[in-house]
Amino acid sequence: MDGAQCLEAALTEPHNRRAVGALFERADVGALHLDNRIVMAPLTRNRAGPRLVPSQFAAEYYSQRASAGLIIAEATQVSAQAQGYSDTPGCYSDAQVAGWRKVTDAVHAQGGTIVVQLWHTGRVSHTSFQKDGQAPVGPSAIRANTKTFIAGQGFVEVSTPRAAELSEIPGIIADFRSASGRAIEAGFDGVELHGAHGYLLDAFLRDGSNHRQDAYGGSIENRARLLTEVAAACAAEIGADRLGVRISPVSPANDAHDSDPQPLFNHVVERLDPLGLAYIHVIEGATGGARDNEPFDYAALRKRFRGAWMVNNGYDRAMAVEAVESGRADLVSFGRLFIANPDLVERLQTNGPLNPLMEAETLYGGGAHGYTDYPKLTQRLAAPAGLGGVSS
Ligand code: 8OZ
Repeated sequence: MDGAQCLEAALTEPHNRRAVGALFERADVGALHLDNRIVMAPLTRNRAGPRLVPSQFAAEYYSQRASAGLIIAEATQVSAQAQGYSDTPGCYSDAQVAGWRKVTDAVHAQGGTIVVQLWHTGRVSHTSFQKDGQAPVGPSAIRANTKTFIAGQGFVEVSTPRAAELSEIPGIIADFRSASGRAIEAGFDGVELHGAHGYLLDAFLRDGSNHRQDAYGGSIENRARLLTEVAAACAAEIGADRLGVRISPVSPANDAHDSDPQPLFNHVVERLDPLGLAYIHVIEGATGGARDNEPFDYAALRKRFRGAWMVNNGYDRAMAVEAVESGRADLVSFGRLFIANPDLVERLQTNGPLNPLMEAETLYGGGAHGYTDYPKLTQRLAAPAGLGGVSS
């Protein structure tokens, strides 16, 4: 069978790997056994310590949230070159693996399941993060109209990237593969590839950022090649049933744009499906904003994929219940709600009150405040007067 015939055969098999049931019911997602379908989305918090080791507070932060069916730990570099922001952690050195081990042990001790999101920021980076102050690497030498955060300087325009040499691409794929292996060594239950938000894998997908004329640019098939090859390499390393991919088909985050996203992402999902991934995680609409910024047929993607389907972006309790009960999604991820509510699952189950977010300055960078000091419902009831300010 050639590739197209394999895909056709695969697509006509019964959808026996798809999870079914309601939001609070358990689900088997590839090799991951989840207690419920509520997922903590990956959240950049810029608190890594020296050598980009996860912060001393990270084990407590994540274990507080272990009742999530699945935690997706924050975007984490696959290499030093992959960094684009201050104080985001890595998963390529022994010290980083040892730091993550404390996190995964703490989450597992609470009965949780945790994967890590692996990224290469690509053109969403700055010379100050790169060896010898070089330009960051992207598909083409086209600057993204977006900013990064540099500690001590605040928000700064990203640098103009240089186009990755064709000869560098195997090394980038190898970095993803090796970081996914190190993630398993660190005790993670799996890995999510960051294929969204204009970072390297997404930037290769889109004709707004990819003007290459080699095998990784031009046609949709060529632009999808890097993501597919990275996913195949990571699947070979850790098992496809422990691997997920996040995409954001119409999000303009970080200046991501494509002239025709529907056929592009239909093709991306068609190429990912035969790998047998655990899940695809889709940001619907504009990240953190309008869900209907551009017409897009998400059902067309889902019908091309037999693994679990995870949705994100602005979901509240009613929307999440509807999405899972209707069968439109298997899993729903929550970002900001999980920052403010470590026991979000219990609060959604009981339709309890939700904490608001603390000061915006606590989102990115800092220490325990705004990170590990959001109260749980039980703490809230018993809370001394000083904690009252954060409950709604
Ligand atoms: C907010 C700030 C910095 C990075 C993403 C990893 O957009 C991020 C991110 C979010 O996916």
